[in-house]
Amino acid sequence: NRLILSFEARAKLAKNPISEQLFKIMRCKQTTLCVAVDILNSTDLLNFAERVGPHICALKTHIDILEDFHPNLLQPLQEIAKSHNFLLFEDRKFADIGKTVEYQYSKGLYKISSWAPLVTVHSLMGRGVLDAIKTSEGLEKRGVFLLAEASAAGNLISDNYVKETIKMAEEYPELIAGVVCQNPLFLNNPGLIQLCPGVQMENKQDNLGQRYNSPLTVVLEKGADIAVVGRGITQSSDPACAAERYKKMLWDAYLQRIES
Ligand code: 5IU
Repeated sequence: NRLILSFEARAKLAKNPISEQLFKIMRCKQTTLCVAVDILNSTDLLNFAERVGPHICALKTHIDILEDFHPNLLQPLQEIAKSHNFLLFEDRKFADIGKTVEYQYSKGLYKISSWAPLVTVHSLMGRGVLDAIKTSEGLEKRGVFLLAEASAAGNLISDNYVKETIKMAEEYPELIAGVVCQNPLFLNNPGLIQLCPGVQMENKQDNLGQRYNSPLTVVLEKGADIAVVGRGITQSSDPACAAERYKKMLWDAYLQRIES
C-alpha cells in the first residue's frame, strides 16, 4: 500500500527517473511541499524561488503569466533549483492533439521541455499527448503528472474519467511521475506520486471556485504525497517562514501516516 511505504522504499519502485529523483529529494530535504509560484514578474519569481528554495521539493510555475517573460530568466531559475535541490515543474496542463502539444512543449517562446523536468498533462485528449511529450526534443529525463481530479468546484470530471486516467497513467510507467488528484487513488502502485493542489490553512475557498483542505487532511485523509501550496505562502508576509511551517506540518503528517 502506497500510503504506508516510506519515500525511501518507494524511490526504488519508481519507474520514471524524475519521480525517483523527487522521492530522494523529499527524503533528503524532509519536505513534500511544492510551492505554486503564481507571480507576474520575473524578478519577484527569482527572489521568491531563492527564499522558499530550502523548504520545497518542487516549484510549480505558470510561465505564461509572467508579464515580462524573457528567455534569460530560465538560466538563473535553473541555477536556483539546482543550488537548493528542487525540481522545476511547469503546470501547463497540455490538452490538444499530439502534434500541437509537441510544439507547445518544445517550441515557441517558452521551450518548456528545455528547462522543466516536470509538466502536467490532461488525460482528456488521449494517449497522443503522452506520446508527444515522450518523443519531443528537450531534457533527457522528464516526468509527467497526469491530471485525474481537480480542486475546482463544479468541475466536470466523472468517476469513470478518473478511473480511465489512472489506467492511462499505468500504461506509461517510464513517463508518468504521478497523478494530480484529491483522493487516495492507485494505492497499489507505490512507484507513482500523488500530487494534491488546493492546500491552505487560512481559507476553505477563494471567490473563484478554488477549494482548500488543510495539510493534515490532504496527507492523512486524501492520500497526498506532495502538497501544492500557492497563496497560502505567496501572500504571506514572510513566505520563507510560511513555507517552513507548511513543510513541517506536511512532513509530520507523512511520518504519522507511514508509522500508523
Ligand atoms: N491547481 C489547483 N487545483 C487543481 C489543479 C491545479 O489549484 O485541481 I489540476 C493549481 C492552480 C494554482 C495552484 O497554480 O495549483 C493552487 O494555488 P493556490 O494554493 O493559490 O490556490
